[in-house]
Amino acid sequence: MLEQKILNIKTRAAGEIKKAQSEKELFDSRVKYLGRKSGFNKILKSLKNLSLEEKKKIGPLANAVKKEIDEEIKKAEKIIRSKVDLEKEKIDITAPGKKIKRGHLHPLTIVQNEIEDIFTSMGFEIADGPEVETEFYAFDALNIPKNHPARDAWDTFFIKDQRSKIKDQNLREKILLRPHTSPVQARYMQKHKPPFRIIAPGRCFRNEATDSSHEHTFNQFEALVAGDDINAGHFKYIGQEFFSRFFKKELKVRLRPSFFPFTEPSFEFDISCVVCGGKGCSTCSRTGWLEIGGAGMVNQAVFEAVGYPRNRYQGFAWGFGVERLAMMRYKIDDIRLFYSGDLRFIDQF
Ligand code: FA5
Repeated sequence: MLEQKILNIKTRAAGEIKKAQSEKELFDSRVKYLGRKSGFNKILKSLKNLSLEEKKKIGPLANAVKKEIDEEIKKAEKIIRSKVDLEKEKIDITAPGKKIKRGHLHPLTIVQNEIEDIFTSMGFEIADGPEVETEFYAFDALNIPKNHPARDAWDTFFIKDQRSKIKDQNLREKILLRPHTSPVQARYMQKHKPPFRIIAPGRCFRNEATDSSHEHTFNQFEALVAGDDINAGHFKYIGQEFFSRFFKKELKVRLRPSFFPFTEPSFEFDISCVVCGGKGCSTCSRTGWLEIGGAGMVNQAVFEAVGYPRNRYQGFAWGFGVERLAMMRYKIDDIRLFYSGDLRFIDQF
């Protein structure tokens, strides 16, 4: 009788284990057939009331069936787990691919590339110079001698190094972060003879209190043309041609008399503000004009400093800020946005 009951439990349990589809179902079967409250456990508990002879017969059978059910459940669990793993590994080759976010050029790089394209199409070569410069190229070669007040116009970051400890002023040359791209003029001219037309794009640094149109780190473009008979008319033509092409429209251009030690005569070069159309806004400090850069006819003292004979050549030089042009192009009213790292700004380009 008891023997039959045990065999019945075994048959039922085997049937259920076979049909189970998940680990949860198998767990439930284990509780149902082998758990504390299971019929099987009741049988095991009642063994103590049996005669010795019956105990000898039923005891081993009950234990063997218990072990068998347990093993069947474990086997079924293994099979189910391996199926789940396979399911996880399955790749749906028809699923659409994940979109990879592509980067893009920084607005200043876009503008710089365009400026280079315009100038090279007009026959200019691109020259390069170091950002960490000596005071000879940044000042002396540009007709700004040591201790001359003109050096104050460039709020320069000087770099402390061993040379600054040398007492003799004439032997001491300071290293600095270039405050403008004009040193490239001298470097290029030392190695080349006119005629030539070059531009020198690059990063500059000034110890400035920043505001909406001033940064401590910014980019300039230097243009230098030298030959036998270059005059201010050539400069005006190149300037107008450049701005018409860059803004794809005619803009008002203004030259104001100015002073730079390395040009004589010197000009300040402005164009009408393209953010407000000349009415006055925060970009142009309410003047209607944007100061684009400085320019002038190359001072003969600079030609002399690089080894050319005085009055042998004539040329013009011109330096302007790239950020200011980009601000006009994209109607940006604060220069500090360029280096803010704010993706809401950068992602608009
Ligand atoms: C110069 O730096 C001269 N080297 C330019 C030059 C070259 C004159 C060749 C003559 C011949 P200036 O300090 O004005 O000049 O600067 C030129 C331009 O750089 C400015 O008009 C402006 O567009 C840009 N710039 C100057 N300082 C800053 C700044 N702190 N932040 C952003 N742009 C600046």
